[in-house]
Amino acid sequence: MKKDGSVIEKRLQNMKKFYLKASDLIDNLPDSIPEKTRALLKEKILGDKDLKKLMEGIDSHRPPRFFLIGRTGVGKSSLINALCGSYVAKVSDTKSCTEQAKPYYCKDGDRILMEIMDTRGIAESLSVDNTKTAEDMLIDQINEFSPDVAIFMLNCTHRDDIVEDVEFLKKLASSYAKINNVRLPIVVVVNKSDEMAPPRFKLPTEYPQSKINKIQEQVQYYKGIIVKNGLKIDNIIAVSSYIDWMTADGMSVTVEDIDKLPQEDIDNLQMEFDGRYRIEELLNILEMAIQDFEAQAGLRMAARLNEVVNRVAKQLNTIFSTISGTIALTPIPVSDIYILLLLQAVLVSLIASLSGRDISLDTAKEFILGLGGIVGAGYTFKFIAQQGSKLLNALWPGVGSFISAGIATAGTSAIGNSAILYYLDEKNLEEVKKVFRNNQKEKTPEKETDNSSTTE
Ligand SMILES: Nc1nc2c(ncn2[C@@H]2O[C@H](COP(=O)(O)OP(=O)(O)OP(=O)(O)O)[C@@H](O)[C@H]2O)c(=O)[nH]1
Ligand SMILES: [Mg+2]
Repeated sequence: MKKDGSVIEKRLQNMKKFYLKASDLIDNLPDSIPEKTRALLKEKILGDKDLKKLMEGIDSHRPPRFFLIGRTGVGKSSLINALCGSYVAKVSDTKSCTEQAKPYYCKDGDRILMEIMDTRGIAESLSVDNTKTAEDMLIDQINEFSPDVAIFMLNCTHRDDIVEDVEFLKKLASSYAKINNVRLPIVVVVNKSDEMAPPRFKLPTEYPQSKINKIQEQVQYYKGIIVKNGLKIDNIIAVSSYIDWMTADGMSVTVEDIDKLPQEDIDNLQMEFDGRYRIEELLNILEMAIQDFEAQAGLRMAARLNEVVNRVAKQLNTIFSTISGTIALTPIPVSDIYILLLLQAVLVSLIASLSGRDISLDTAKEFILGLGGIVGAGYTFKFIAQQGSKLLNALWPGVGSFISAGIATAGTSAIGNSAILYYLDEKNLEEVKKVFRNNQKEKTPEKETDNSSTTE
């Protein structure tokens, strides 16, 4: 896990470096490429706001801060582990584990994944000193911590009295809004869905409909109380944080036993059974609720590091496909159509750099031409410029000398997908070509062209 984390971070950095180099790369293209083509490419790639934001997110991220409120044993610590997919927060089976509302870091090795502050719910946490001042002090503490989201955790199988906590959250939200001039996002998480009858179905894919219905009823029940009491929330979702853990050498451990393990074993705990239910959806909800861009990126880096690369690749693909469409909308001479090919070469190179490889624009170009069945190294950009529409015809049959925005967008997207399959999913080239050809058949809009020359 730790290793994966740092490798992936490196790969993302790699891609960013390539992006930063893009301007030089374009400047160093052969002289046969006209100045205005270079300028257009630069403007499209470096001036794209979404792309810039994506690149900025690579290193401007910070751990998201969560304030959790929920009774002892509702699964606050387990939820953090479920979100991170690793054992980072101490879970307790017997006694109350989280002693006070004190912020702490959840770490994976040296990496800080999240900052958490939790409290056992107002009724429990103030039971020792149930005074107005104690409540106000807690609110001050939370405001100082300045959470990105407050997560209100409830139990799917109990019908606890939650009114006091709802009132507390209302008070907290109002003081937070006064101090920060923004609303405090609140997400309600109804945990332990797996325990809803019949509890023997622990694997979410095997939950019978009757269980899912009961879970939903519980959500509606809680939602009713929350709405009735006037607390504004962003979302409410039922989840299960249920995970069984084992050591790296395959020994099952209960949550009670984990404490007794040496730290190294704890750091290397693996999932033995993954009973997580709708945690992915919860991540989406949290991502939407977080207002701060850096914290949003931080959540992704914490919880979805393995996914981040694929996500980034898909985002790159969408951005470049859109850019291709806008290029096609700009009236450009036929011989300039190969600008699309250059743009796609940059896209392929970026995707390749995400896989940890450094490939030149030439290699990327060969990859693209290879998809269209144009083989043989050594096609110069000049040659492509001269043969522009003919080559494009091989990539997107029926294009002729005219490229519509639809074809350009779909074509770039098909090439991006092929690069993802080849460089990131490590499929072999033959397989990739097959997918590319099928994709082409489906996506090439028939009405876009009037000179429908040969398809296969
Ligand atoms: N079946 C099931 N058990 C859960 C789930 N989430 C947590 N648990 C169990 O509930 C117990 C308490 O979980 P914790 O995560 O320690 O709860 P907590 O809210 O952090 O508790 P405190 O720190 O004491 O406030 C542990 O035995 C967990 O394994 C879940 O979704 N399903
Ligand atoms: Mg806890």
